[in-house]
Amino acid sequence: MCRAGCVRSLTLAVVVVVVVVVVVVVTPPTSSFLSCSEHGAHVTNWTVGGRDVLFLSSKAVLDGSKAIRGGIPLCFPWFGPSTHPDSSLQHGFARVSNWRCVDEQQDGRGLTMELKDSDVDPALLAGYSDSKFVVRYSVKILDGSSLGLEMVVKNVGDVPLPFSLAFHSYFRVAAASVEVRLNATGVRFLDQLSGSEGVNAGGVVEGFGDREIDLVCYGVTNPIDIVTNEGEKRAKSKGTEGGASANATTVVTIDASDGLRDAVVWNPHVAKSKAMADFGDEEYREMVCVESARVETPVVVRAGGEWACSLRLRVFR
Ligand code: TA6
Repeated sequence: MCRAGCVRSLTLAVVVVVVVVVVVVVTPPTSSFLSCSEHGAHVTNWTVGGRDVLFLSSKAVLDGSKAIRGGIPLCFPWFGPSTHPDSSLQHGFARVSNWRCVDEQQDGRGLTMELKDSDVDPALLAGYSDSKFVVRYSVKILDGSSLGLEMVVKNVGDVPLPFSLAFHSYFRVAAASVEVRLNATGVRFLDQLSGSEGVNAGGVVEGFGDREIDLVCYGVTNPIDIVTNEGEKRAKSKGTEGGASANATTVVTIDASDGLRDAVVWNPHVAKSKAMADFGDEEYREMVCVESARVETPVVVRAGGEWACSLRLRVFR
């Protein structure tokens, strides 16, 4: 049985040896490593081909006393500030609660963690003190370049269970050369800094490194590409034509299930970076958050019902 907050590492090392023959033929990146903390069921590291896909702050607090800055925090059962008068907790209690590892794949490529209402500090439950739920979260290395995340929320109580959520993923990128392609046009968004709403005509978010960006984009149902500008030749391999600069190379594609129909895009830039004790002053240059979410219209699970969502992250280099 694992201690609270213990980190579990899943590797693909052995398989690589076997798969090298196959993988070289099919998908270039050949090895994948993942670590996950029971504190917040938090994926802290994922590497592909020996390179970090996720960003973890050098100042992240890993002793379980607060949410981990970086990796994939789970915002649940609310996103953003709490609307409950007794709670000032941002992004819900899931990321600051200790989950239990209830299953580990024999091949070491995946695990499942669970959080029940009884696992949550009652002081953090806010408007959920009458709710009875079981959340199961599975994290799997799908192949040498893909990671799969699945969440199932069961309402085991006798009152409806409303919630919003986000997979608040931090990706390690050179922020100044990144664009986030929503692969849709006329995307409605809420600017969380100004509170104003707008429409992103071309469906591309860029300008990271120039200013703080904090957008909730609604109705984003197509896969999202985090693209870096690294030159013509690679662009052809992915066929990323039209809409944005042709000489871009996709680094990560985010494929979310239908229920996750919103996407949050965030980079803290200078001032917010300095304001966060668990984040380096210059680290905004190394990351972008692209968060598959359900924010605009919360999910409501009837008593005895359940709701599921999934996410696939794929790396192309
Ligand atoms: O997802 C973007 C956001 O809501 C930003 O507004 C910013 O506050 C960020 O989350 C980080 O929140 P945290 O509570 O982890 O400091």
